[in-house]
Amino acid sequence: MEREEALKLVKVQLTDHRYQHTLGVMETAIALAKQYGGDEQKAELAAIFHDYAKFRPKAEMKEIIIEQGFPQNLLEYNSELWHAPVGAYLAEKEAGIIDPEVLEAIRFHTSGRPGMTLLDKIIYLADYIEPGRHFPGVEEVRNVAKENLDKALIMAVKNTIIFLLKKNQTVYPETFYTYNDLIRKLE
Ligand code: DGI
Ligand code: FE
Ligand code: FE
Ligand code: FE
Repeated sequence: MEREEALKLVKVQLTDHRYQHTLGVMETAIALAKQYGGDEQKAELAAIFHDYAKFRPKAEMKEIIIEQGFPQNLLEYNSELWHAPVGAYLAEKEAGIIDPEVLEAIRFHTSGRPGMTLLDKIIYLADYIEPGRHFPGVEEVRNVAKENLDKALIMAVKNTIIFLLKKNQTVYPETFYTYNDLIRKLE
């Protein structure tokens, strides 16, 4: 699918702010793919669709998670996690994206997963460091991303966990498994 067509499909699903974020993720993901030898076209497509389901009603997302047999423990955790697997599902069903690597990168863009592919990493990190993000610590992750993809990714996952802990929020187990897997592989 061409960029313009993909963007058109996504734009109508998102607020203007979220669409601008999506454009930032797209540019950042392409740049990371160039830098680290990833597939630029897949990075572009996964980035464009990564937040496709962000504004679906919770009830609709919940129904999809149940009907499609997605991990049912998602329902015990923050509903912010749901748009990732639901987005992968709807990108396929509604937009006809069939590339499994692209769909997996969308599916795991919020929690990560053990054994993340290069594309998974690019999308997770691009989502975190795109130019529209302004939270504390993001500049440091941007700098490390220029040198070492895995180190930057660990910082992003770690910051996300710390952010959740500070807000007294639960942490989805997959997020911890992602962190553990990345740390083990770094050694
Ligand atoms: O959709 P975005 O805002 O661009 O970013 P995202 O999909 O990476 O994260 C969405 C939200 O999900 C964010 O506010 C942090 C939250 N989140 C990420 N990992 C976890 C999580 N929430 C819980 N409860 N547990 C997690 O492991
Ligand atoms: Fe997201
Ligand atoms: Fe993210
Ligand atoms: Fe996002």
